[in-house]
Amino acid sequence: MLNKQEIIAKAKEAIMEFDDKAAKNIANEALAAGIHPAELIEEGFKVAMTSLGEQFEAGTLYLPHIIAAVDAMQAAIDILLPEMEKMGAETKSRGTVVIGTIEGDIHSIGKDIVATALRIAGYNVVDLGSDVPIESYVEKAREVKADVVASSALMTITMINQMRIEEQLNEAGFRHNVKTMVGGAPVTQEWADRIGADIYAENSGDAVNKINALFE
Ligand code: B12
Repeated sequence: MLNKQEIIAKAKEAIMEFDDKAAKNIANEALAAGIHPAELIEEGFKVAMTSLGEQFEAGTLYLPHIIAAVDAMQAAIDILLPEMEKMGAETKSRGTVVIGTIEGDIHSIGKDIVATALRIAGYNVVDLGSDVPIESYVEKAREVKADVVASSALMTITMINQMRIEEQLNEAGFRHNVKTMVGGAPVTQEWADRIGADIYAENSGDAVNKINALFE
């Protein structure tokens, strides 16, 4: 049986080689070895995806490569996320989080991971999907009496729409009813401070810790 470091190395390799069969196998092997799915995703798959993203930016890889890598990562995630959900099935709801990828942005993988991590931590998560119009966050937050409105932005040009959430919540007179959380690869604490978001989190574990702190 492979040890943890070997499993994580194989997870990276599966993505770098666009191999969905290998990605599925290593997801199953990690579960059998008792590795937490979030750990395999963060340390294995996400690291490989980030590296491919850099090669894409440098022009040494093209969009079809990224799509093939996404297929491989998705194949593993389809195995891992349901397992993560089962781990949290027993906990009762600690609060409601409305989450979505911001208007103009279709990147969904990171947002799905954060949504699942929050679910297993005991939150009721309403996932609006990707490319979510700003007004939908506000309407849904009101409808479900959300405690937190969370948005994901993966592109510098879509980050600005996270500011529009702040503006529209204010305009609707609803801003004081909720906390806002922002995340995504280009998003930083500095950006959160600049737009007036309450929480910035770097990854799924950080998001859970910071929301837990809010509810304590
Ligand atoms: C996969 C990918 C795609 C896939 C997306 C598939 C899908 N269903 O999501 C496809 C191929 C479709 C795609 C399309 C495009 N992409 Co793209 N893509 C990526 C890539 C390689 C990886 C993203 C990813 O899934 N990472 C893995 C996950 C696990 O990590 P993550 O998303 O960062 O999420 C983590 C954290 O950020 C955080 N987080 C994420 N969301 C949230 C939300 C909250 C509330 C919190 C607290 C935390 C949090 O927690 C997550 C878990 O740790 C990135 C490169 C990169 N470095 O990010 C480029 C990248 C984001 N894409 C990019 C671009 C330009 C595009 C396209 C415009 C390409 C094109 N010319 O068509 C289109 C976008 C069209 C659109 N309107 O949205 C650029 C953006 C550049 C920029 N700075 O603005 C990047 C950075 C690539 C690059 N280096 O050039 N892409």
